[in-house]
Amino acid sequence: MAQEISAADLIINPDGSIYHLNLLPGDIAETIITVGDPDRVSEISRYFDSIELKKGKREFITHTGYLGKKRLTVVSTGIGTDNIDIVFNELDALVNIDFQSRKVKEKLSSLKLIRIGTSGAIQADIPMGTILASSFGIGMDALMNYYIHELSGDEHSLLDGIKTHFSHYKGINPYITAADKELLNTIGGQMQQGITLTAPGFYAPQGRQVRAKNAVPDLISQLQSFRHNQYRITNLEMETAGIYALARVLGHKALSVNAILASRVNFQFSPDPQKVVNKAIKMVLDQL
Ligand code: R1P
Repeated sequence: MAQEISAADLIINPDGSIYHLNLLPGDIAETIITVGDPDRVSEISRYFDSIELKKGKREFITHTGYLGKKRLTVVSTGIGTDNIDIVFNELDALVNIDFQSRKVKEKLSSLKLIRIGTSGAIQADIPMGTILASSFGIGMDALMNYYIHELSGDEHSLLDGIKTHFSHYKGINPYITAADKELLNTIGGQMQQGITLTAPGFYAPQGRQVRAKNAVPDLISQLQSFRHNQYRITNLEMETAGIYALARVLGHKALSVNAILASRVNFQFSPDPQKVVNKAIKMVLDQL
């Protein structure tokens, strides 16, 4: 028998909506696009044929509607895997917990979660403007120290390689998760594929040097030179590893699609970032 989940563990607002996302069960579709920037939600939902719902709270804006016959939800997560923790647990609760009884449902639902985000490339052969689907997410943040996360054979081997290469880094416990294979082959099928490293910050954690002194001054070249069998790290951002790992833990399918706006090895940033993001949006919507 499922246990009742306490009011402190799962906070439901007086109107029956989930605490941060402000959504009711039924407000979300089975296929969900996540974006970091709240303004990107309407940049995607403007392609919908009809919009049935617009809700929001804090940085979490949600639109649900139809693209042709397909019901879709777009939700903004804000920046970072700490926000992914909130969004993914709450999306899961909306479909897999009965809010009346506060118990896990007997029949669980599996969501399709597709991130459309921005990112910087760290390999010279991946130019700005590339749309890249992440075959793996490697997390340098601390999120997965708090969850039990099981790895497959491929993931173990790649993680061992990462841990050896970065063994001199202080205070990190990297984690890794592969993309959902079916989403990678379908939505990611027409895209460049690569391995995405998720950083716990934007500046020094991604090797940017502005004014504060970096403890790892050659971070980009260390990331760029990593090789393990056929694997290399291709790009940096701030959510993918958390998305892949929590989707795995909760039994959902996830794919991260990256609009490459910067080339960190050529020290360049896109003159028209919106154009690249729009290309990523169209490539994803065309496959849904
Ligand atoms: C940093 O500027 C933000 O941009 C990237 C990073 O992952 C981080 O969230 O993604 P989004 O454009 O989806 O927010």
